Amino acid sequence: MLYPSMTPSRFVSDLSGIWDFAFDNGKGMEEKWYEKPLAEPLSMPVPSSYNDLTESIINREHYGWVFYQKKISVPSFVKGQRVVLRCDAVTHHARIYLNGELLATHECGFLPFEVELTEKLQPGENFLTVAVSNIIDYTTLPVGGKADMMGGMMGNAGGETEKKPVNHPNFDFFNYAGINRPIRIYTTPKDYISDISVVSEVHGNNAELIYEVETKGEGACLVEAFDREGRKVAECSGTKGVLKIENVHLWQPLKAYLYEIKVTFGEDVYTLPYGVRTVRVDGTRFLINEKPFYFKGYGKHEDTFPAGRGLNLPMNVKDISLMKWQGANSFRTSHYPYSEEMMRLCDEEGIVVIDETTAVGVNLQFGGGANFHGKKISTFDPEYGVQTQEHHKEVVRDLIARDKNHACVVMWSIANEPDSAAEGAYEYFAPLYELARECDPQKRPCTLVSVQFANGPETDCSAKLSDVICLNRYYGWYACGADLETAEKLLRDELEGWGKIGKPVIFTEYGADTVMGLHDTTPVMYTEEYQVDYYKVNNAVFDSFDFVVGEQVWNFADFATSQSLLRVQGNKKGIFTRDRKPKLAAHYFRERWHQIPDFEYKK
Ligand code: BDP
Repeated sequence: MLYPSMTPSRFVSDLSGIWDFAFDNGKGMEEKWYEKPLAEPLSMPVPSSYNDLTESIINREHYGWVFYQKKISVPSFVKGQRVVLRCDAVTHHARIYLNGELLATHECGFLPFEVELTEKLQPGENFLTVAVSNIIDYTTLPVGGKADMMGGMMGNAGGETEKKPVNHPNFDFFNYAGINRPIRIYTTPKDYISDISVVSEVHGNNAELIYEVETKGEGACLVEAFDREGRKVAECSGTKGVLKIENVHLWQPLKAYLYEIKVTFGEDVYTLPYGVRTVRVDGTRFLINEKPFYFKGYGKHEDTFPAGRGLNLPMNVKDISLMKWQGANSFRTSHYPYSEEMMRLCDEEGIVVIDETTAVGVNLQFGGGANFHGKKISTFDPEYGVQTQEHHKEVVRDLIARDKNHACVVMWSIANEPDSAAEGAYEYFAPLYELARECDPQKRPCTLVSVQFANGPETDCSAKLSDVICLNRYYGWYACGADLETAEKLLRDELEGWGKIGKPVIFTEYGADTVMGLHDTTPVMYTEEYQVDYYKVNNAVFDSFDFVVGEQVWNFADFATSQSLLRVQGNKKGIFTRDRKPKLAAHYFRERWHQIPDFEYKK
């Protein structure tokens, strides 16, 4: 799917701004609120999550539908053009109504969808309603549980004891909802370019860019490549072909170089920024442009105050600046696809990205099996387990369709911490890997991010399925908290096991909750010193294994979560605070990472 860019043939109108808004009182659908202007609407910015924008806990934790409304019109000069409504992320379920008529529904709060409006628009003003539901359950990704995974002693066990329906995120981040990314209207000519895929092969100093253009209608197709100075360096005609670039400038981590690939099809023109680089796994090495790369960076969240998961361009730029300050080179889009603006920025800035689906919480063991009041039920039990596989396939397909051309993306993460050692896990995941490999024209490596408890190479299906083993490990926090000596030993023992399977290993999460400003002279959990000690112990172990090819801390910054006894106004494992101030550990990593080269750190 193409990003909605303005080109000589395409006009884009961004509908960002203040919209009319209402929380459903349970009758919104029945009373057809989408047919007429809302009574006494609230003002709500788009894009943004709605949760932190009113001073009411009831609104913050609202369960169900909300309604957004806006009057729209298109100028008469677009007559004869296709007019498309493009929603980048409506979290989690969307219904689009134009002049009271339902035009589309969409599931998945972190990937774009489009609705063609051409025949539906009336002359003059039109009335657009976007209804959004935040309900998550066993059929959705992310997964909603039947009880609080971290509720424990708080008495909110869930299930039958509850008086009103509430969401139980089966994951550790706040279930922010709303229109989180821009909604735009864009036009194309009647005959148009619907998709572009480009794969690079590099031979010495030269590259071949093998492209495929999908089109609708009639027209001649010309594809041209321009370098950064705007000089044409290759061209080819036809919807399939090869652009040959001599003396190619490769896209390198932290030294990005982007060509522009301009496609002309009849009257339609589209320009794709494109970085030429190769990626592959060789034994226990992860090669970018044929050189062994070492991942230094983070698991992150799209999480800021008060926008929630709403697109925050200034914070995206600030985060990349902090990454560079720290000597990092990469992050994972934990636990959902990030905005296209962030992906484009990473292409521009040379930040390496592990791109993750929305599959988080596919694990019903969380909270000691709290989901089933202690009953032993498998995550993939056909009757009582999750029913996410079909939707999971859609998400894999749509993610790759959106991000396949990004140079920054070097690997697909199929899921975060699923129950990958459970009965049925292999059968659940094998088709998803197969699908990802089939959909990706660049054939990037695939992984799933593996949970700590109960999983080793013998039982974890990722040992067989993944090209790279990605481990989330909390030795010195959830396991052996405060006992770093034992933690080190257990981590070492576990790694010996993974070493036997001959694949590269990346630590995609490790960390300790740390409240900024807490200090001590002895290793006391939650202090800034403990976080540094924790990381030093873990890093020393990573350094002693050549097949460990990356370290991504959990987390880049503190972030919002549901309320529980384990969360102090959110998860405090950031090495930066939520407003991006460095904790002690941020300075420690700054020193460490500037000494670790991006390439050839390990043999
Ligand atoms: C891991 C999850 C992550 C959590 C983290 C934690 O992947 O989403 O936030 O643990 O507990 O299990 O801090």
